[in-house]
Amino acid sequence: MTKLYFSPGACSMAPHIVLEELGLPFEAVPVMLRKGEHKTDAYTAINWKQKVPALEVDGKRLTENVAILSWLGWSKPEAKLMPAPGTWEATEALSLLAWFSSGVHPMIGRFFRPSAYCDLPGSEDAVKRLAGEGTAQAFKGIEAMLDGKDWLLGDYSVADAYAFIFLRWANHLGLDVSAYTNYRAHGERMLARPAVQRMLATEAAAQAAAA
Ligand SMILES: N[C@@H](CCC(=O)N[C@@H](CS)C(=O)NCC(=O)O)C(=O)O
Repeated sequence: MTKLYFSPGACSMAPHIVLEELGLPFEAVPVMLRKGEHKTDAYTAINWKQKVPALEVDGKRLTENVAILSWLGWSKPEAKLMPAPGTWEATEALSLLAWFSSGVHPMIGRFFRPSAYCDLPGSEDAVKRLAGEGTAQAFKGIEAMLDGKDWLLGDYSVADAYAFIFLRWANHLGLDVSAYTNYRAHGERMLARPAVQRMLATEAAAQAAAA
């Protein structure tokens, strides 16, 4: 049995989309970050890092989006969501996922918890200003990658599911994304996918149930 531990609206949306795309049975288990459920003993036993996502497959556990998304993509090669392991194309895909995880996510994440990045009194605005500059630079990169292309790696892949969440967060934060026409069109293409709609419905239901 496959289980995804997710929190509505968090970066776990990316593997949640991919699981929906794969069409294999899985259980989506909500871990409400706002309620601190990721810090409970029960969840710490699942992921000692106290973060979502975590993936459980037949009793084995995997954390980190780069690893989870790669494994999911490779688990069903015929879905073609991740290039074959060991190829140059797979390594390029990993390079993009690694940048999303280590560069883009922590940069835009500063807006949500500026005090985690600097706790000097009055530093919040400076953290957000720098986060805005870093996010703009990252979005320019994504915008250029999508120039003349529907999907980041040519064909639709796990990288598109990951990219989708950053634009969604930017919209949620009220950042000005008007300049990123390719990226916004990518977001619309993502929203048109039934798998994305199923993910959003499940996460909205979990959010409502926890309210
Ligand atoms: N490097 C990790 C980052 C995971 C992560 O930061 N998850 C956030 C949600 S987007 C989280 O669980 N935050 C809870 C916290 O830091 O307290 C990955 O890519 O899976």
